[in-house]
Amino acid sequence: MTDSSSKSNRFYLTTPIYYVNARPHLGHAYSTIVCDAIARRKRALGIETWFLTGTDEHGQKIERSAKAAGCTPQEFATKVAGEFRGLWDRLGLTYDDFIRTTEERHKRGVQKLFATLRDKGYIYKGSYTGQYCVSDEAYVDGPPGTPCPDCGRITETVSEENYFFKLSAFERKLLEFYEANPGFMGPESTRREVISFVRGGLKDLSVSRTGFSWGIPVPDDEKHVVYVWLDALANYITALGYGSDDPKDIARFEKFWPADIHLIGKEISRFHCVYWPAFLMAAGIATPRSVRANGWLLFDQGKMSKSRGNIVRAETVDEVLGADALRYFLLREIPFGQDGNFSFDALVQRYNGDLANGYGNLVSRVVNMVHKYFGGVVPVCDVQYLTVGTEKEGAIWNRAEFTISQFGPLFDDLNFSEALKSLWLLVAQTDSYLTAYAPWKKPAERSDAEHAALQARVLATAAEAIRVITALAYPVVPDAAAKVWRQLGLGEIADAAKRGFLKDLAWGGLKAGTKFGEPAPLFPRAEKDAMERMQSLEDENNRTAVEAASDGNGEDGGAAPAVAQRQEAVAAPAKAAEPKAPAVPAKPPAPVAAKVQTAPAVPAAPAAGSAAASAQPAAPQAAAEVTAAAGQALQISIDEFAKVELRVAQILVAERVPKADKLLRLEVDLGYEKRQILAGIAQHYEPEKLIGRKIVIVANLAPRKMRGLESNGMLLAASLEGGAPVLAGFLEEVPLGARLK
Ligand code: ME8
Repeated sequence: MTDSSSKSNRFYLTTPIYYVNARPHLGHAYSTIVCDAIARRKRALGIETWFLTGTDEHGQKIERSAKAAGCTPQEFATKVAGEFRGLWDRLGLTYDDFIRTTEERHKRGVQKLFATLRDKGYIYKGSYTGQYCVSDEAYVDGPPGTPCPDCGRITETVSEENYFFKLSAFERKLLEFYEANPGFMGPESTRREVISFVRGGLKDLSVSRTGFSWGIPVPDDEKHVVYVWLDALANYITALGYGSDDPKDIARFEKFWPADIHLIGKEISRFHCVYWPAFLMAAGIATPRSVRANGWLLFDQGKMSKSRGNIVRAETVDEVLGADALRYFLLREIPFGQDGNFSFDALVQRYNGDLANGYGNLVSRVVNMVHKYFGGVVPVCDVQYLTVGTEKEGAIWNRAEFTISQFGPLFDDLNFSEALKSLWLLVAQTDSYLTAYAPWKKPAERSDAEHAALQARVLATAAEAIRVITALAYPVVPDAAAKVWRQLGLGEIADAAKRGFLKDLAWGGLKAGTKFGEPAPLFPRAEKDAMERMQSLEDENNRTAVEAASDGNGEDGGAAPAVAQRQEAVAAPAKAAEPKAPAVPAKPPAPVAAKVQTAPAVPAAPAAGSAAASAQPAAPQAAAEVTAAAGQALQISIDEFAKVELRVAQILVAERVPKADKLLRLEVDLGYEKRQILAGIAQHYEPEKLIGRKIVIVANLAPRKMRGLESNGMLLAASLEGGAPVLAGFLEEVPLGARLK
């Protein structure tokens, strides 16, 4: 199935298409930047390259996010898709096409694929009753209440008449396919995981939904919409022209399909390595040549993701250090395929060490000296000396040739980190070479003529090394490379790339007599304030997003917070200890200033005399004391408060947790998603009476397990004397998911 013949001089690579339920963050930028670097190198090798990215705009998750934001799904999708595209343009990413799954060309292709699968007998009608994770748009095995194995959110029970794809028929075929194509998926951990998933047995897959309408209608049965993953995966072919009758589209599809690399995040390997090849095999379309999974970018110990609220925006890094710094950091710091930490500190260290003090400083020294000693013209230098040379020039020449031979295979194997490491050894060696010869210093015993010859040799050698370094580094740091190319008097590197200049990169390309351009700074050293500036840009963005959300027009209106809400700053939950049986007042006491606790999911019984609010009925003095005590509490800034995401939720299900007499298991609806929360209120509230009640929850609390069940958030209640909770609520009508501030 994999077509590995012909087509060797063309290359097709894709990013995942991103959901439009949240703005882009560094995690999305990571995958897209990796693809951009690959695409740039392929083009510069003279390979005709097609780089596709885009947005995934259908499905229940987007429909709910749009509802929470108070607009139509189409308006919502258009706004966020524009933000993705805008960011890629800002970062200078060279995608050839940006597909939106709401485009007509995509709809047409998906319907053709669906009809083909049905005509070939791989789709049949049935009914599905089971669990569904709306966040991952994935079917999950297990009884009601099962958390999603991928994201941990509580799944919803759906019961629908659906179309099914005969995935079970592909179990053996897929295993044979993996066996015959060992390079199909990587890294090794992904390969093992996928194979063991398939070996575990494949069940037929529901490929349509009926409970909502935001999707592509199933041909000839419009009450169904195509399952969003079948819809989304098809983008890789519909963007090329599958489904179109236009000869230009047909030709593009024939030229570029099958894809050389689908680059994805590791969490969506199953969709790309199991479902996608099975759909294609069933439809009689060639399977992609490879799927490569990047690891996760972690921030504050967790996967950077909108729902965890621990994101950083690429714009921030671009603004303070530039896009090249971000690209270099991501590719150099994180071995591709592994998870990697992002921190402003590590970013600034890499930037200063490798870019400002390393490459940038080397270029500036050499370009300035060529201007100073040779009027900005590459000096004539004994060719023999350069190619055969004395020990030191020979070493640079050898090192450069060796680097050229090593960098390509490492990079093409997606081992960017090692490739850059080897390239930066050449930077360091050229730097030490300059320092060893010190062409700026003329010892008394050296004649003027000898000194000039030495300067010529050393500077010509160093400048040539810079040319090689720059050519290889171009896919990773394209803006800096463009500046250096001009300074070396070589014109526009983008034009050189179009001519495939990397194809025959070899030592000796910088000719004597070449007129250098003006020196220009590349990577100004980042001072201490760089980190603070990045952090404050994130904080500022965070605050404006919160304000916009509370005005009802922000993307946060149910979709998600857009910016860094560092988890350690979120109010910590009280210990998950079961409360000691408190003395429960028969009725809630007269209203007094009770402290609103942000930790009553399982309230800890306040110790006698503790600072927890103890509301004494009919005791104005006590009320005054409580207020005063609250006033003395540690003050926090508005930014800190903004990190706590309080939202309106409605209780859908409430039930006791077996063998835990204080715990209730709640399923709550936030409008844009449903979740499970465990709350230690069983002794104070009858579960049945809670159904339908609107409450306030802390929505961005890290999930935690209690009695083997996961709690995703925490409800808010006033804690009365003895720890008795009184749930916070509203007198007026409030929409689900509305944010409190
Ligand atoms: O899954 N670290 O879209 P999505 C590394 N629409 N990569 C990350 C990341 C992180 N912390 N966070 C996001 C979808 N990514 C589907 C895809 S494809 C036919 C449909 C990157 O918006 C990574 O590539 O959830 C991941 O797979 C992708 O963004 C998920 O984007």
